[in-house]
Amino acid sequence: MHVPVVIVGAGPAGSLLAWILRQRGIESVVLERKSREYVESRIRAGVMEKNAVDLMIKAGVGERLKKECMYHPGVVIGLHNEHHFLDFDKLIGVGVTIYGQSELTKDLLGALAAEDHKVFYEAPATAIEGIEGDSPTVKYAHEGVDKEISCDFVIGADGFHGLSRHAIPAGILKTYENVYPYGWLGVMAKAPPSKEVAMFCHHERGFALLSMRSPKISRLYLQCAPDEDLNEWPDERIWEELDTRLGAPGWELERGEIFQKDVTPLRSFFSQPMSHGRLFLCGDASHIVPPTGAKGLNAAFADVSVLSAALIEYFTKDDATILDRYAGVALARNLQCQRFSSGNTAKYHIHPDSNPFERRMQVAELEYLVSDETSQISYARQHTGLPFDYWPEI
Ligand code: RFL
Ligand code: PHB
Repeated sequence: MHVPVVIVGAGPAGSLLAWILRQRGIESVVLERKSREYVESRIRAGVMEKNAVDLMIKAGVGERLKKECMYHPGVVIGLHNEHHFLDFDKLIGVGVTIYGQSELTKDLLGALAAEDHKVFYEAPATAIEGIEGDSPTVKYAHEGVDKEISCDFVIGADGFHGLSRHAIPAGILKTYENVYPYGWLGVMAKAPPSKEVAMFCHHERGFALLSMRSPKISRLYLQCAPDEDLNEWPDERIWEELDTRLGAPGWELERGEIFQKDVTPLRSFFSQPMSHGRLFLCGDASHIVPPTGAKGLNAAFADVSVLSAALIEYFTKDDATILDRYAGVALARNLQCQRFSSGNTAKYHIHPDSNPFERRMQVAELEYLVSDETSQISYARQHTGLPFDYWPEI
């Protein structure tokens, strides 16, 4: 079998790319290692930048998102157990949108399924070959049978643990990584959010974040050890710790049934080049960020915007200009996401090895941020998202 595009991975990046290409009549096959149910129930991102929302709407899969999302005009920063609202809307005229990654994935995979798009689930890609030639191949396993498909382009959208990045020859692929000495303990709770917007709190006991998924569901995080044992965190201890770190005079944290707990180690990672021959990487396959900046999914969508524009130009106009620019343009934007995400992580978390001077300077930086409008404008611009370099003509 030969198709124009094989997409490895049906996460947000792979499924949105397949959907956009489909809108322009460009055929693709999507290979996904896990089941559809598994991908749809992965609880991860919550915050979408305006451009990411606009891309979903432009692609015609934003109807439920528009109805069910929660618009946040800014964020609250917690410092010295006081809450400071940064009004992004007032500062720069744009806020952020809350919509769960699991809902987004349901919208995308549902749209593809409704049109019988070829998405093979439980079909792990096992090898990518011939990317330096004109017709690369992807080997995969499906229903107990080893198969192979050839194509014009392979898209590696298979996340951080995928195989596509490794198809770039070792002498060419460069990787950069920072592993943090802490992680996030996250919970989902049947409790109305105790703030109208997300709240990022610095506290000497560690960072804490209050977010949400709906008017009835809170999403809460605590800085913890990267290998924190969840057995040591009964619900009562979690609520008490959240109270301590998030609290402020006159404010109360709404509690409710905790129905999901997880621990995420924090890591910054990126690889370059983002393309080699006929292989193009996008999303977490090429770069991951610590979640403090809420950038991972948004960066993946920025890649998809450029890559879909590039493939549409290539297949409909025989023009490879954007495709040739993809690796440089996508990497440059991603480096800014990396910078913001690692900087934001350092701003709020307690580093176990920091000395008293460094801790005081960290607090001084936040004191400056909550009191200085110029730095708030800069923060708002980065938090709400940098522009996308190219938009697909859908
Ligand atoms: P994904 O979602 O990892 O999807 C990759 C897919 O590829 C499949 N796969 C394979 N398929 C076939 N063959 C193989 N050999 C394969 N190997 C892997 C996998 O099964 C999977 O389905 O990558 P993608 O599409 O690039 O999407 C990236 C986002 O998922 C990620 O960046 C975000 O979740 C990050 N993130 C956040 N991003 C935001 O923009 N805003 C947020 O508020 C936000 N919060 C978060 C987050 C991530 C978190 N965790 C758990 C890491 C909060 C958390 C706690
Ligand atoms: C979330 O709602 O899960 C969330 C919010 C803000 C972040 C990361 C995750 O920075």
